[in-house]
Amino acid sequence: MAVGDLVARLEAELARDPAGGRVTEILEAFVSDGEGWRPYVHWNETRYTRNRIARTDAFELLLLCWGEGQESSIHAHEGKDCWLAVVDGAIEEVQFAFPETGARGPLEPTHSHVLPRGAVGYMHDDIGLHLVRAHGGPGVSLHLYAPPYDACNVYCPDTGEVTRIQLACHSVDGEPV
Ligand code: 2CO
Ligand code: FE2
Repeated sequence: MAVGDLVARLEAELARDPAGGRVTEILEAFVSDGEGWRPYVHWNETRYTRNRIARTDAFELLLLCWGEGQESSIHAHEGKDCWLAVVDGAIEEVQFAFPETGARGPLEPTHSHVLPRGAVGYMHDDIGLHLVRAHGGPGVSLHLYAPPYDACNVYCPDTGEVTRIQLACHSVDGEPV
């Protein structure tokens, strides 16, 4: 499936059903049908890269490239729907509960799992916080955020302290920015 077809299908699905009931099967079909995501791959030696494939008022589709040992902070998602499809390698997701108001202390993982190539995960603030990292070598994952967002809260693993960060893109439409 060409990336343009994927974007058109996601656009149609989120117009039909803002909850994206068929997004998982659309992403699964894309991953099992070729490597249309390859032109969007960019690597950085020090951190995972966020590469924008498409953005509309309804959603943003990004390709994230996780070098070996690279991981995100522990973060929330601004109340948006987030789907994550592994297109190459494997990705580990570790989930955490939001800290209690006023609490200070280390965040304890509530759940973790490894998503192999082809697996599609879903995350929302109603589930909790997460961090995502490469598992067993580099990994590449497709992320769909609906609606898009540009900043999010990150949580200190040792204290639960919240910091706000801006989310930048390393490339847009395949071109580094
Ligand atoms: N939310 C992180 C980001 O957009 C990636 S973890 O998957 O949701 O950078
Ligand atoms: Fe995330």
